[in-house]
Amino acid sequence: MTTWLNMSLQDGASPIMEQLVFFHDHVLMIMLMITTTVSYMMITLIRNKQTSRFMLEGQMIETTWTIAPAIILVFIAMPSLRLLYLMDEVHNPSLTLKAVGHQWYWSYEYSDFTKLEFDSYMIPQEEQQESTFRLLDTDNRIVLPMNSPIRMIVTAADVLHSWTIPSLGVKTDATPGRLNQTSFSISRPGILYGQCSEICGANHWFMPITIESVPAKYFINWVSKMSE
Ligand SMILES: [Cu+2]
Repeated sequence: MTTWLNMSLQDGASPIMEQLVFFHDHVLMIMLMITTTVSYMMITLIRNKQTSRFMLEGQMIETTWTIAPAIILVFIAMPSLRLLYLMDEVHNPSLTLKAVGHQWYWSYEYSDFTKLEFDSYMIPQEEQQESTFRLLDTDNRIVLPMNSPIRMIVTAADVLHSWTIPSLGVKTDATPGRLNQTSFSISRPGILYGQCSEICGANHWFMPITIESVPAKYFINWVSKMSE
């Protein structure tokens, strides 16, 4: 989760998010290069008298500064498209989780098991303990096995919501009457936090998402305990 003074992206908890962080840094380096060059050019323009009786055109420099930006754009577009298509792919999932957005809570259905569904409400401030995070912890966490491909099905019951986990690189709109699909695999154990990312009404701020990522055997234990 994001903590104080964390100014960049969160550490990736899925392979896709790791790639997204690399891509972000890559684009940032290109931006740094462009800003440096442009500021240098602006400063030299201001500090010099740009008049010459003989220099009327510069074919070479004009060709260069037209083609160079185009090439730089290709270096951004190629990895961007690669990531876009990787994120869209669903790689033979071993588990399906359905999230339904409500005003103002999430409910979850593990469609691979019978009768495994629950609502997930934010823990109100009055019931907080030392260990709970304000506005981020829920009464029922989603438990998911780490290192296994998971299919996420997202929908809503009333208005638009958006199911988001920043450290997984996942953000999917929850639309009434429509199923949206995304997939991820979690690469480490731990608790991952997210919040609804679509202004969905008065208590939009109070529908957080918490995932408990555990090794597969703990997940099986949890499933058998839940479906008793
Ligand atoms: Cu919402």
